[in-house]
Amino acid sequence: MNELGNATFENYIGLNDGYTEMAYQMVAHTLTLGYAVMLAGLFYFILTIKSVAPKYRISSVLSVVVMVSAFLLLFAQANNWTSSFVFDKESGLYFLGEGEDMFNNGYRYLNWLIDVPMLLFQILFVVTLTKSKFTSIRNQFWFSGAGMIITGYIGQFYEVTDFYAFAIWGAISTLFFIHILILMRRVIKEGQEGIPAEASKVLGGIWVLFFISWMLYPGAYLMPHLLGIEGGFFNEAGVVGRQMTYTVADVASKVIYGVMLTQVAQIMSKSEGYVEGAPAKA
Ligand code: RET
Repeated sequence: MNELGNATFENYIGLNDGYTEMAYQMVAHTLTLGYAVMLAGLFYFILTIKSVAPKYRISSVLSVVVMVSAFLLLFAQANNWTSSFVFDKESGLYFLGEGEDMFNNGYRYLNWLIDVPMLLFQILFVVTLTKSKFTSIRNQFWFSGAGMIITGYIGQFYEVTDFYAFAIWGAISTLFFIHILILMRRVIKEGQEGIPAEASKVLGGIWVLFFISWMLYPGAYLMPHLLGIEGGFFNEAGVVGRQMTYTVADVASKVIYGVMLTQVAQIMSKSEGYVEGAPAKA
C-alpha cells in the first residue's frame, strides 16, 4: 500500500477502485457549494456592517476576512479534486490521473490557519469579558488555534501510511482543541452576564453551534479509520462523507457563527441606543 507515499486515502481509492459517477460528482458539487456559500456570506457581512454600532464592526470585518480566504482556498480545493481524477471510458469510473497533483485536504488546513484564529478573536469584539483579560484570552486563542491546525496538518499526511504518526499528531492537536473549548466556554459564560436576555439566548446558541460544528473537523480527520482501516469508510462513501462533513462544518463555523454574532451585536447596539443611519450623538 505504499506506492503513493504519504498520499491521503482519496488517492488510494482513486488508484485502486476508482470513483463512480455519483460519488465523483457529489464531491465536486459539495466543494462548489462550499465556496459559493462563502461568496454569499461575504456580501451578507459587508451589507450588514452598518446595522451594528461602530464598536462591534470589527466582528463583521473579521467575517469578511474569513469569507475571502475561505472562498479562495475552497475554490483551489475544488479544482484540486477535478484535476486529480480523470474519467475512464472503458470502466465508466474516475481514476487518479497521471501528470497532475494528487488530492490533498491541505488547502483546507492552511485555510483554517487563517480562519481559526480570526473566528476565535472575533467573538471578543462582541462580548464584554467580566473577569478574564482580553489580551490573555486572545493570545491563548491564537497559540492553541495555530498549534491545533499545524499538528493536525502534519498528521493528516500519515492517515494511510503510518497510523501511529497519524494518531499521535491527532492526539496532540486534540489537546490544543480541548484548551480552545475551555476558553470559549468561559468567554461565552462571561459574555452572558448583564446583557439583554435576548442577546444572552443567542450567545447560548452560539456555544451549541460552536461545539457541534468544531467537533465535526476531528470526525472528518478520522473518517478513513472510523470503522477500521479498509473497513466501512475506507471507500468512496468515506470520501464523500468527509467532504460533506467538512462543508457542513465550514458553513456552520464560519457563516452561521458570523451571522449569529452579528445578531448579538444588533441586539446590543439597539439596547445601547444605536439607530442605523442616525447621526452619531455628540
Ligand atoms: C484536527 C486534527 C485532529 C484533531 C483535531 C482537529 C481539529 C480541528 C478543528 C478545526 C476547526 C476548523 C475551523 C475552520 C473554520 O474555518 C486539526 C482535524 C481536534 C477543530 C473552525
